[in-house]
Amino acid sequence: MSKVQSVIAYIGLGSNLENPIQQVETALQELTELKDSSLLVQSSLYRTEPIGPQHQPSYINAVAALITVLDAEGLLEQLQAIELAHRRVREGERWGPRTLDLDLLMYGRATIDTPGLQVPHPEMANRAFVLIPLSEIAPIDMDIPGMGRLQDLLFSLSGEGVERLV
Ligand code: 5RU
Ligand code: CA
Ligand code: CA
Repeated sequence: MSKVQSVIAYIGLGSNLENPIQQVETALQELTELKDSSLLVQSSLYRTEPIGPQHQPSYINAVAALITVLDAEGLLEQLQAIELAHRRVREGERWGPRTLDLDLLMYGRATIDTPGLQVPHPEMANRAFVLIPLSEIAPIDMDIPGMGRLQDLLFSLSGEGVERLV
């Protein structure tokens, strides 16, 4: 007998080019149509100051939760296909502006560390533009493998530069 496991995955969305609000709203719609998956819940959209390279437009960020029977690599492939459909071009400086960035933040309680995929996303614990929207939709006491509890991570960061859209 074989059995397909369903897993809850958290996806981070970000855009700061070509109508970022619409990029993120369209991507959320595309996540509802993702094969072998269902969108469980999405956060509000947030306008956030750029972290890393500063000389770029502010971002729109959000987080969504999916339930999926895809494996992590299969899910990543689907996310990259959506990025490509938004004409994301990889050029210019590292961490430069982009039409759409979809990050696989968590895949159940899995820890994955391969050249193409690191889960949980290694920087998520430091990023208010991830943790604040995540805290809207995830259990506040959620344990992020290797990083600690969401509530403790939130407590130790500043929410400066993260504004929820009405
Ligand atoms: C260095 C530090 C590089 C933090 C990066 C986003 C970082 C961003 C985003 C906001 C980047 C990666 N700033 N900067 N939202 N992505 N606000 O999605 F995040 S580049
Ligand atoms: Ca990314
Ligand atoms: Ca990112």
